[in-house]
Amino acid sequence: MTDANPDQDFATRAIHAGYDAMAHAGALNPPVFWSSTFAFESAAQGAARFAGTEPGMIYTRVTNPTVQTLEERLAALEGAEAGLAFGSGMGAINSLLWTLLRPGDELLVDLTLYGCTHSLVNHLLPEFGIVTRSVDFTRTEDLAAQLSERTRLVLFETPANPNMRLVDIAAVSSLVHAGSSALVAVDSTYCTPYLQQPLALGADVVIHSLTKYINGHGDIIAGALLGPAELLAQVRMQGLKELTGACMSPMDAYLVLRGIKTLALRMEHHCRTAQRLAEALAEHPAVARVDYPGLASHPQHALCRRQMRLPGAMIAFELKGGAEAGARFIDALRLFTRAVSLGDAESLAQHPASMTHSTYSPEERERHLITEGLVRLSIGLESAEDLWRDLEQALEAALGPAQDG
Ligand code: 3LM
Repeated sequence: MTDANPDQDFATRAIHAGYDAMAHAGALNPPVFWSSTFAFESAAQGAARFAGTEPGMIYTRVTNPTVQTLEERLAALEGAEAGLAFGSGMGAINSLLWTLLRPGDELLVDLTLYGCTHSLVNHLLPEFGIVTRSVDFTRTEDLAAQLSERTRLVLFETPANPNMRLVDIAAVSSLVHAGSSALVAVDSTYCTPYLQQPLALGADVVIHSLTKYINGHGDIIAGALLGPAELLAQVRMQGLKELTGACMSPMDAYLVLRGIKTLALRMEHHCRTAQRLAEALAEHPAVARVDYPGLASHPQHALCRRQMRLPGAMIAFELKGGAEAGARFIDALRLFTRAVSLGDAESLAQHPASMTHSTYSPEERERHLITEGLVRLSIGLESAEDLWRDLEQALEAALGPAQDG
């Protein structure tokens, strides 16, 4: 993976970018600006800020100095011209989509998306006259066939939540840009900018749920968009300010800035442990299949090596006993926490078909490649040995009564 901003290494930018301590009494950490509104020197200054002809604060739904520091830090990490922070990942996605799409516009999405994104684009936006086409983005010829002059936005996740399918960001971006005027948006939540830099590969906008690895401590909900300044200014003044109001609290911005300082270290550790556990799971007799792009058996292992610094720390797998064995496995876990979400210090386990992806109907799950027996693990920061001991005893339990006596 190439780094979009070679001036300083990633770990350095994660600690320093966007903040000058000497401009804030030498405080190493940014102040939290607890203010919903900001004073103008004059009527003319207020008018100029609203007109966008003069920079400066207006109101915390639009921007706030602590939130701005986070936006600048995220932009520096993602190699983006600008950043825009939100009160959730879904707030970021909605603000982008409602700003760009109008009735009659077409939205092209990959088959597999996080459950709430799926519901938004495939169930709800069509009620407002937006045409969503869901295509297998790993088959670029299918994608090319669906592009038209009405296509406004092309949206996908890579790796996809929950089944770990990868989409070739460079291939899709060049195909879309050659054949249409559509924008390419990549939800890179599973990766963070440490593992993958979609803008350097040709995408136009990056989406993150900051709730996950980027904050990394499971204590807040937040989101962000990274991309061209002009587009994000439009999303700020329409999507965020008027359509969703999904603004970020300055305290949450502070917490994310604190979490980001250790992002590089945490991602290295998450990924190292996940690789070891994925390899061990793949060897276990109770396991039918492991979906982890760091395994040579993953159909897109070569793409993972090309596109990602490391294969991430999300593992999906299927037990030989299917959904029932999966439920026994989840119930038997002692160290892994039974919970949705991902990217926390704590390792988490959940069942996508009945939890994060329950917004898909059973028929949709089949069409969109989310199997009933799939178990999803978010590998945390505990010791790999302790985590494997827990997985091993839960796998034994999952083998169930057939193995008794
Ligand atoms: C989850 N995912 O457990 P927030 N994009 C991706 C995501 O995985 C998510 C979002 C956006 C999960 C949340 S399920 C009730 C819990 C790829 C969230 C949305 O709005 O910050 O949660 O991000 O898979």
